[in-house]
Amino acid sequence: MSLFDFNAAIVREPGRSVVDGLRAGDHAGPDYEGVASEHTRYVAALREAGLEVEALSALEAFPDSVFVEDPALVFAEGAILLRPGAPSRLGEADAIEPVLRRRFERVERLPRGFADGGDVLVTPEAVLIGLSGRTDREGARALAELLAGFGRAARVVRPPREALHLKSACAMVEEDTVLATPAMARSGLLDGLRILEVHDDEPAAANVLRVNDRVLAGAGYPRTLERLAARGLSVVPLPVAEFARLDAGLSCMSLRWKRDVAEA
Ligand code: CIR
Repeated sequence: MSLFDFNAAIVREPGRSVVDGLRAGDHAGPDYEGVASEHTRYVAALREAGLEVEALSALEAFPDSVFVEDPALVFAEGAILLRPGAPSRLGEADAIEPVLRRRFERVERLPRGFADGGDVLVTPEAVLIGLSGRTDREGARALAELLAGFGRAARVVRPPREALHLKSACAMVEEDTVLATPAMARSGLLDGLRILEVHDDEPAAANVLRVNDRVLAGAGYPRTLERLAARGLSVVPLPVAEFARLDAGLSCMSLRWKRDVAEA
């Protein structure tokens, strides 16, 4: 099955509290209207790509809960509730649990340690789990065991210390090709895959999201967009400047999977 074959997604509306979301730098935070507008465009792009999108209500108690891919992972085979590594985000897994139990027959739960979905990259050969400030070795190992139960091989890796999550620095864009920052490209972690580097001046451009036949990508990174288009990829530029103020990109705002149509 293709890595990019999706027909269903879950997103969560941003709450007004999103302005208090975590951010590593001391730059200004986002404004709510800007985030809401970027989110609307993102959801529309998922629908235009052919996905049926369930939009969950905002959770004001969790400012970062719009980033639904951090507390959970989903596959055609089932879902995994994670343990996000930021204390303010740990409760997001419980909050999304009922939704996943409604949508998936099989729901596993990370038993120990910490792991964020943003640190998980599915490649054709294995699922890479990146150690980070959010994902520790205990959580990564426990996640690898759960993935083995899904019949998926996993590999725990230590990415270069440059980004919040593994997928802040790389994303699969073709079955054998990964878009990556220069540091990630040099790290050796992606050996075996064809690597397309983002432009040197656009490190934040690596977090794109391929869904079906198209690549959703940050509109503010024109030179990387050109590189993607030059490979013949159909690129959908989306505004992400407000989300970038929260260290976020495109992959973390949805959970995507290939739903069995018989389930409908
Ligand atoms: C956080 O620091 O947790 C949020 N402000 C951003 C999370 C982005 N998630 C991701 O890249 N997977």
